[in-house]
Amino acid sequence: MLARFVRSRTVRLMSDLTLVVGNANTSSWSLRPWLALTAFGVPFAEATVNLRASDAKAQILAHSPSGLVPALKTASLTIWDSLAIIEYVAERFPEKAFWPREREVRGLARAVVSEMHSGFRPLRVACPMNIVATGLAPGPEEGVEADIARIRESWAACLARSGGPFLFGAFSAADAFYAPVVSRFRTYGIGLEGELRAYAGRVWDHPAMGAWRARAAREVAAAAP
Ligand SMILES: N[C@@H](CCC(=O)N[C@@H](CS)C(=O)NCC(=O)O)C(=O)O
Repeated sequence: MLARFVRSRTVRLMSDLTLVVGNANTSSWSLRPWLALTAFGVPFAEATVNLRASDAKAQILAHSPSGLVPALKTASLTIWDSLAIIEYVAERFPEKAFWPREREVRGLARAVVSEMHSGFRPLRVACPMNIVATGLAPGPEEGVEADIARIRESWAACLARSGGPFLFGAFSAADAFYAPVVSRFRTYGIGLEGELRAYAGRVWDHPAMGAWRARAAREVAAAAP
């Protein structure tokens, strides 16, 4: 307990950044920047809002004008929205390759991330992220199969081009953006084969993802009756 307090105090003293996130088990948009910042060793403090609390909206609005998490608080302002947060830290820590270094490849990575950020709604609605769960059935939303096919196609093209181990070679913002999809595929038994299966396994087993998964498990255990 004391060690945890000292650690969070130390992080706070080292950094002006606070990432506001929702529940680890279900908040897919929170996972994305948390994973990227953690994987790249950006120092930040955290604030968590339980999105199931009756006053969740008021709690979020105390941090973020959009009323949504994630939000990144800096010394002078708040940046809401997962993709804007990634762009901010990528600019602020240029020595860390959140995006591929080569411009053409970076353009491709941004397209892949934007497609996730603005799309795949049927998959997101039918298969809400639930990190600890397995064996769930997708909801009846139309278009889920098309989303799954497109994600498989996109991952396959990226991996064929980069040679792996991640979508653009080294772990990048793109992998952080698709990490919730990796979790959904697992929870809803959506099959992957060959390189795609290996890729999903690498994301699932990434140390930063392991830390978020452990947090999700603790959170679910603490909420159990
Ligand atoms: N486009 C936003 C989406 C954020 C979002 O939908 N966040 C959800 C949690 S995963 C939220 O804050 N929900 C709370 C609410 O709707 O009241 C982003 O990329 O950050």
